[in-house]
This record gives sequence, structure tokens and C-alpha cells, in this order.
Amino acid sequence: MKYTAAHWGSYQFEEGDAELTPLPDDPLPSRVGRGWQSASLNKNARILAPAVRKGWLDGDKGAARSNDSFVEVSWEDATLLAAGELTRVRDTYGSEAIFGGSYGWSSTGRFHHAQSQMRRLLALSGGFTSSRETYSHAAAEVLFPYILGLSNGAFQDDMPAMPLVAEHCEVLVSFGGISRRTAQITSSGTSIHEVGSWLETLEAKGCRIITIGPERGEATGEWWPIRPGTDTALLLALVYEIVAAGQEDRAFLDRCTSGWDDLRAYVTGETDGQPKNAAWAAEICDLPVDDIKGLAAFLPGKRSLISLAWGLQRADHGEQPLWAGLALACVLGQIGKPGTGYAFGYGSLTAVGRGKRLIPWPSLSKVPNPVKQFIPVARIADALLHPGESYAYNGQTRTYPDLKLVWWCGGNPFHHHQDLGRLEKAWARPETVIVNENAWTATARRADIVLPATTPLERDDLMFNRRDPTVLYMSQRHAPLGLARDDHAIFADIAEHLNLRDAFTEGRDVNGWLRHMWGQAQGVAQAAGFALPDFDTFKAEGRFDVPDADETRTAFKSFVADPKKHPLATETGRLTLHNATIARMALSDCPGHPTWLPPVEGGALGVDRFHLISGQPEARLHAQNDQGSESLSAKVQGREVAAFHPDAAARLGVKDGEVIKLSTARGACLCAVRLTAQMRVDCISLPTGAWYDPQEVDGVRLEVHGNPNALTLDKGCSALSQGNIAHTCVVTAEKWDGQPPALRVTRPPQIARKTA
Ligand SMILES: Nc1nc2c(c(=O)[nH]1)N[C@H]1C(S)=C(S)[C@@H](COP(=O)(O)OP(=O)(O)OC[C@H]3O[C@@H](n4cnc5c(=O)[nH]c(N)nc54)[C@H](O)[C@@H]3O)O[C@H]1N2
Ligand SMILES: Nc1nc2c(c(=O)[nH]1)N[C@H]1C(S)=C(S)[C@@H](COP(=O)(O)OP(=O)(O)OC[C@H]3O[C@@H](n4cnc5c(=O)[nH]c(N)nc54)[C@H](O)[C@@H]3O)O[C@H]1N2
Ligand SMILES: [Mo]
Repeated sequence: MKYTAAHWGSYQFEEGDAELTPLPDDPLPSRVGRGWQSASLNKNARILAPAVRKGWLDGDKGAARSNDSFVEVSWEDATLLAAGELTRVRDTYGSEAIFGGSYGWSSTGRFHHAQSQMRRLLALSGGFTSSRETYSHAAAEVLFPYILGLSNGAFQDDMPAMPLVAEHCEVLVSFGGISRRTAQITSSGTSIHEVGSWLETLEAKGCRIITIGPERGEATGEWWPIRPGTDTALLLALVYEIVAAGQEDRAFLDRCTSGWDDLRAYVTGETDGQPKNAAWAAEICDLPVDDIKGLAAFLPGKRSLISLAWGLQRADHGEQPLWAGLALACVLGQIGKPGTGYAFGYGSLTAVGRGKRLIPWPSLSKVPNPVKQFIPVARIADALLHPGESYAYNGQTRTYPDLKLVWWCGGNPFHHHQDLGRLEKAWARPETVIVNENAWTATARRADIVLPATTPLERDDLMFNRRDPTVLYMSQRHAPLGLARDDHAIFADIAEHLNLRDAFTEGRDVNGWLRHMWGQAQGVAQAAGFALPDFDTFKAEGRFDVPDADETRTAFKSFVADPKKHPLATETGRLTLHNATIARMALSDCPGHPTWLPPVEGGALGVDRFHLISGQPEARLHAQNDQGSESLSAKVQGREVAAFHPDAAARLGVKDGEVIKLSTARGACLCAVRLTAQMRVDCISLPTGAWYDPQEVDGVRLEVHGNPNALTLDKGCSALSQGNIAHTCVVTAEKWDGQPPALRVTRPPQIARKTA
């Protein structure tokens, strides 16, 4: 038996099998996996040979970058050009001019981790400007250290374990829902998918589950269809009503929090004259006032868990629902007890809250980056458009670097960034863009030098995930398509041109690296009290399961037991409900305690205006596998499908399966609609990841495939985190009459073949 793995699950196969088979012990294999192999084998989607942009060869510095053709070149020429550009830009402008942020999920497998391979070379050759945080949860990454005294990663590791929640929790208040859709995925791979069965257990045990969000999703219990972007108001109102009834857990607030008096004065209206009561929130959130009062009366004294999906903070003022959620959990006093309290991200990935041991498996060894310059990850377009200008971030005033060379390896900014029309303008600024990719993504189509990489199905690797007790030897499934090569091999050749090959490879080939990393893993295992087989045995067997892997954790257990003895790493040693450090930053968009701040777009809308929710797609990972069978089969008229309320559709005269046009001041796109009453009538939910396909239609630029980032706003959550606000967006919708324009992204760009 051979194995392979992806962010959406793990698979086994024998020579000659037509399909990959999910591991037999996975209770809920992912739908995304069904489209993997066909995407990897899709010759219209894959990059088959190194290519250079025609205009760039002719001296265009970037103006034509978003709409150009290519010329095929040899690997020797491609790697020489890439090495030459790296040297030229470094010598001319210095290392800060090289952008190696390269955000993206690439693929699982610890050795062929695309970004790590690239950063090794960029660091060895003099360094690069990097990026901080993620598109997933930047607001939490910046805020949590202040209020929890923990990094977001450490909190995720410690999150109330799902088995304990199932055992102890009586009421789960779930903001944004807990979804099997997103729980298909875990970064760096997963052997099993357990969120579905955990939810079933919770339901069977009679836990009261309240799902709060503009879409019901798959939630079966109570559903509160809140107006998008208003959760903070609801959370504050629950705090208000509990305090007004004298039901707050005073002892917990006194022992375990600081700043409660400031927050209470705001909530009651002492400081601003506005009590944040149920009636106030009902108006903002568009929810019945009695439901809010009822929940506030129900929660105190119950074993409750306040849970927030990651998506809540990919929004304007995304810090606030996180902080207000913590405040409610503190008022209820259930933090530090098994399976209750406060949580962030159940179901956003399958492994969050997993009741298994954490094992610090090795990853590819890093080379220190001599350059200290960075940008917050979602400020890429700002950086390219405004070099030398200052901006605020996490209490600092920083200056954008002047980026001349952009190198992306394992990510797709023309998927992940907001307001892609603006990114196209910014993308014309650098002198050179180099992209390693396996597919003709929108980003690869907008590069000057395109280096075709293998997919994980084309190489051997190791699947290690610190939250997963199974490790796999990933075996090659099919030969590389065309001239595709592993990123490691590509960078090793570029290193050769820079006289850095030995430093880059450390004298190892792929098998040597896998053996080396396995040796490191053996050390990790020994320290953790178990033994791994030798490399050759593991390679032959393909799978190893860590013994006695069950382990459940309770966040803040020792702190709550004795806050003096186990203080948190916050400014006061306690959970901060008012934070003096943040208050001193004097940020109008992130004050010193949880605060209701209306989003830049939102509120009550007119009849043809809708809140756009652009969450994760059911049938693929982001834009990966969009040209695989599963994602293609989910499209209607070749378009991405948006969920839309039947009453809204009737107003626009649109039927199920028809095409609509969505517009904002930023841009417009087409998509098909699927009608469902399981969402608010003033919302439209268009998943991310349809390959970006802007075209000139009747003289106007129109994205024709259904990519929501043609519409979204490129703005930070606040001057604190500068995270993206993908979920804050209001669009105008209208019926699209006639035949929608043919897609271009289903075919490769125009490429002049090399004549031998
Ligand atoms: N509107 C809106 N936008 C969003 C979001 C949202 O909710 N709404 N969510 C955001 C979030 S949370 C995220 S994480 C981002 C995700 O954004 P990305 O992580 O950039 O999206 P992916 O499509 O996963 O891009 C990874 C790319 O790596 C390539 N790749 C895979 N393996 C390899 C390899 O071995 N080598 C090389 N060189 N390349 C490889 C894949 O082909 C793919 O194109 O999107 C963000 N964008
Ligand atoms: N199938 C699949 N799964 C994935 C991914 C994928 O691409 N495909 N990507 C993975 C990645 S990188 C990440 S970061 C995670 C993200 O995981 P999440 O952030 O949890 O996922 P989202 O789909 O963005 O949104 C979660 C929910 O928030 C709701 N929501 C939106 N706005 C609001 C609001 O204002 N208030 C409330 N209460 N709810 C709101 C949406 O309706 C949706 O149900 O998913 C991971 N899982
Ligand atoms: Mo993400």
C-alpha cells in the first residue's frame, strides 16, 4: 500500500488503482479530494514548461502584466533569468526591494513546502521583505497576545477539546456556525475528519446549540439569522442583560480579569449615554429583542461555550467580536473548566479542538532572514502602490518598502486578496514578478517568469502535522506533467547560478532530505516517549500511528485554578477586558475595550443591495483544484454558484440556475444563483476561489466567472491588526440577460512554443 496526503485528507492507493482511496479510518472523507487527481492531470490547467512574459522580454516593466502572452523557454534560460533578476534587483536597490512574503497554502508535505523552499534561497542570497500574519485570522493573531496573553496558535493548541465539550457543555453559542464544509481542511494535512461526528454527539447529548450567522449552513438546531457585521452588538447586549439581572460571575471577573469596570461602564452607557441593552442590539442586529433577553436569562449558571468561527474577524473591526466574545465568556465564568468557556475556530479547520496529543514534528530547516522589513500580509497592494509612505500597525508607525521584485511560490494573491482590480494596478509597479506554480492561476498569468512546479501527486514527501497522530510517507502517484519540476530542484538550479547550490541543498537529494527530516522526527518522538521505525522501514510501510495519542486539553485551567501562581502573559497577568496598552495607541477603530463600531459597509439595505458573504468553497480549497472534476461539476453555466434567497430572487426576476451580475464601486462579476431560504433575504453568499477571469464586456471590465474578490474592499480591520475584511462588502445585484461571455481561464494563456 502507498499513501499520499493533502490539506483535505489522506489517501492510499496501489499501483494501477484508478482513484485514490481515503484512509479507511477517516469517518468523513472530504469532497475536495475527489477533484484532486483530475486537477493534477488537467493539461489545460497545468503549466507544462517554463515561460516568460512576452512584453517583459520586449522591455515592458509591468503595464501589460495583467493581460499578456508568453514565450516558452528552457529550464536553463528560465533559471538564469530568475537568478539574474534576483542579483540585479539586490545590487541596484538592496534586499528590502525583494518581496518574499509569498503568502499561501501551497500543499501538504513538509519537505516540498513551497514557501519554505523559496525563502531558503532568498535568505541565503541576502534576504527579503517578508509578511506577517495570515488571511485566515490576522485580527486574532494581533489581538490575542494582548487580551489572552497567548498567541493565536498557542490558544488553538489549548482550545477546549471537542470530546470534553461533548461531555460537559450544556449550551453552545456558535457565532458563524461550526461547519463540515470548512472542517474538510487542515493546514499540512489530516488523517481523519472528526468535526461531523463530534457535532452529532453534541446533538445526541441534548446540548442546546444556537447558530448565529447570516446563513444557516448545515446547522440543524436553533438558527439566529443575524445581520452581517453586527455580532459585537449582540455580544455586548448579552453582557448588558446579564449584568442588569445581577447574574454576572463576580468572582470570576474579580479573580481572572482586569478592566471590567471600564467595560461595564461602557456597556451600561455610563461613559457614552447609550446602554447596550437588548433593544439597542435588536435594532442593529435585526434580531427579536425577546430572543436576546431570553438567551441572556438562560445562559448564567449553565455550562456554556461561546464559540466564534474565524470568518467573523475577516471583517471591518474584526477584533471586536473576538474581544466581546471573551467578555461574555468571562461574565459567564466558564473559562478554565472542561469543555466550556471561550473558543475560536471549531470547524474552521478540522483539527481545531482535536483531542489528540500535540507532537512538534520537524519542518524544513529555516535560514535566518537578514532583512527585518515586513508588511502585514493583507497590505500588499498598499505597499506596492505607496512605497515610502507610512501606515499604522499594532502600535507602530511603519513605512512601506519600495518593492521591485515580487516572488510568489505556493500562493495565489489573485485568489486571496480583496479588490483584485486594485491589486492589478499595484501589480504593474514592480519591475519583475516571478511565480513558481503548478497551474495557470491568475497569479501565474500575471508573472514575468513562470516556473512550473510539480504537484504533491508527482513527488515523494512526508506528511507531518503537529495536531495529527498519524504520519505518512507520501509516494509519487503519477509522473510530472510536461517539464514540471519540484520547487527544491528549481531553487537548487537557481542557487547554482548564484554559487549557492551546496548551501541550499546541504549536499542532499530529495531522498537524503526525507531521511534527514525523519531522523529529526525520531528525535522528537524519543523526547515524547515513543519510538519511530527507521527510515527504510517507514518508507516501505508508509504509515505510522503514534501510540496512546488521545489527550484532551482545557484552556486556562491552571490560570483559573490559581491566577497568582499561573499569571497570563498579559499586561496585568489576567484576561484583559480593558487593555491599557491598546488604549494608549489611541486608535479610533480599535479602542481600549470591546466596542460596537459600525462597519464601513453594512447596516439596513435597500431592495437591490445585498451583504456579500464570500466564505470558503465546499468543493475545493481556495482556488486549488478549481479546474478539477469536483469543482467543475459544482458550477452552473460554468459559473461559480451563489446562495440567494428566493424572495430576493423574485424581486430581481431571477430563477434558480440563472446568472446575475454583482457590482460595487470596486468592480463587477457574474455568477449563477442557487435559491435557498436558509439565509437572510438581504444576503448573497458567493464562495471564494473561482479562477479570476476579468474581461472587457461592452467596454466595461467584468469578471465573468464568479470571483467575489472582484467586489470586496481592500482595507484593514483596523490600525491594530490590518487584517483583511473580506466579509464586509455590500453589492448591487441585477439579472444578467442573455448568454454570459465564454470563460478564458479554462484554457492556458497564449504561449509561443519554442522552435527546437
Ligand atoms: N473574499 C475572500 N477572500 C479570501 C478569503 C475569504 O474568506 N473571502 N479567505 C482568505 C483566506 S482565509 C486564505 S487562507 C486565502 C487563501 O489563499 P491562497 O493560499 O493563496 O490560495 P490557494 O488557492 O490555496 O493558493 C495556493 C497556491 O499554491 C499552489 N501550489 C500548491 N502546491 C504547490 C507547490 O508544491 N509548489 C508551488 N510553487 N505552488 C504550489 C496552488 O496551485 C495554488 O495556486 O484566501 C483569502 N481570501
Ligand atoms: N472546503 C473548504 N474548507 C476550508 C477552506 C476551503 O478553501 N475550502 N479554507 C480553509 C481556510 S484557509 C480557512 S482560514 C478556514 C476559514 O473558516 P471560516 O472562517 O470558519 O469559514 P468562512 O467560510 O469564511 O465563514 C464562516 C461562517 O461565517 C459566517 N459569517 C460571515 N459573516 C458573518 C457575520 O458577520 N456574522 C456571523 N455570525 N457569521 C458570519 C458565514 O456565513 C460562514 O458560515 O476554512 C478552511 N476550510
Ligand atoms: Mo485561511
